Amino acid sequence: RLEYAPAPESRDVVDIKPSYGLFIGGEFTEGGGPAFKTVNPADEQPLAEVARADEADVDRAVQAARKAFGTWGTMPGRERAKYLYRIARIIQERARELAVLESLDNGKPIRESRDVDLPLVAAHFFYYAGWADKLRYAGFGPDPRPLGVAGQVIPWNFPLLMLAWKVAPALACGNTVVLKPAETTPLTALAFAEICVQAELPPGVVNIVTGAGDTGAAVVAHPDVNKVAFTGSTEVGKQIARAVAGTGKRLTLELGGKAANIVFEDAPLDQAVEGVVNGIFFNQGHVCCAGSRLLVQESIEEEFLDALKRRLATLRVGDPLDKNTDIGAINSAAQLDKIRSLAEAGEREGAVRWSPPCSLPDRGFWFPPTVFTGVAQSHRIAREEIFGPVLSVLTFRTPAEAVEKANNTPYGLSAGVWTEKGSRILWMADRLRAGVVWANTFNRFDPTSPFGGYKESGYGREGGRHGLEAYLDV
Ligand code: TXE
Repeated sequence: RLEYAPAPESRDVVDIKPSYGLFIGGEFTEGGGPAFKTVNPADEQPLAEVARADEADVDRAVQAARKAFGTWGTMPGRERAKYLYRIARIIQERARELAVLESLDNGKPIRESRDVDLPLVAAHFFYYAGWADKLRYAGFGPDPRPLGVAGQVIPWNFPLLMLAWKVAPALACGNTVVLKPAETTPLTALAFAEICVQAELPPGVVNIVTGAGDTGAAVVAHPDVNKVAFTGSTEVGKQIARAVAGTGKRLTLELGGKAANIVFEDAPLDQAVEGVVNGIFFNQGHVCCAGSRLLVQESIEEEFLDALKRRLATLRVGDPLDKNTDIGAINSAAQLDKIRSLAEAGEREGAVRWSPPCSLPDRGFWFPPTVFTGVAQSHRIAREEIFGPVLSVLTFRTPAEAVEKANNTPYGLSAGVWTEKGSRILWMADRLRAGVVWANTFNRFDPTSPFGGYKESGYGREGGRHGLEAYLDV
């Protein structure tokens, strides 16, 4: 129970227009397809109408990017860096407004968009600005060159952050961009288009084409796109890999996950409980690297689950703009249906479902924090990505068994290890087939760190020096 309730963040800090166009060649233009509405998932009210790019619009965007590449791709790196620094600073200046806009369009708690998403967005632009004039020292040969036009398709879980992960390294390396944001969260990408204008970025260096999967497919298929970068579902990632095969386009994929958060009996209990909660309930569990499987050592199972449930009873679900909210709205009705149906499958297959008492708002898309115990590795909730606030609990006895269970998934994006024993962390990290292994922490991101998957979680790395490789020819 709260002792005080500060006012929610004000919606008035954002000026949402009734309708938005595509951003092509430095200008906002109409789309050829029927416009669509983006809604606030917390109350199901439309926020704005957004243009839909058809194939001809995508072609215009790619041509604009191609034209801009002529000067952007040969501009001295230090000149490109100035634009990236300028963008980073404008993002910082407009951070409050962008955080509110992100929470309205996505449903995530304002505390997360304000304290995690936006600082990381700015940090990515600052970080890659620093690389723009140092590419020859990146270890990819003496004369690395940009690829050309990058077609980038991003999801709805971290709309502006996924844009930053993709746009910042692409521009730093001298590429130009055609970006397709997710259909349920286009607004911060369109705000970013305004920021490009504000930063006086040369027209055509960044183009934003809004629309659904067919718009994304048109970007991927365009013959003048040299590189495709995708973050989203494994299913669409595989379709894109097939579409790109044989075209000579470069491709990086960042797909789904089913990460294990592994808690040993010697782990500091309170810290591990916090880490497990953050691992799966951060951003409503709409996180590709979410710690959706808790592997807890059998000897502490009961004690750990008691502590976990006590902590979950204190989580506040509700208004994303309320600064005390821990869990916001599920991003869309479709995602809510998916979470519900997998949770029902968990019950049907015999796992035990538990949620703390919590009253959910009447309108909007909501799902309570949920824990399944008694989960077997064969259960769907242990194998499939739920992408919601649902934790599946399994147990293990030995480190070897923990490794075997953690790796028993087609995915390999991340894992967490909780133990006081340093040698065990290294032993586990050597054996876990995951792009990131966090030790005594979880869901930590930094622009200097490469991020990406093994197995069906995709290939290529974003972030850090490795992230440059995706945008350079050597
Ligand atoms: O993903 P899609 P959806 C997972 C998560 C979620 C599931 C479905 O499990 O429940 O995917 O989400 C564009 N060619 N992740 O349906 O469809 C689409 O318009 C080109 C994990 O939203 O993959 C959007 O911009 N583009 C994930 C983007 O792809 C296409 C993040 C992602 O949407 C396309 C999101 C096509 N044929 C969902 N079809 C992660 N890795 O973080 C769709 N798109």
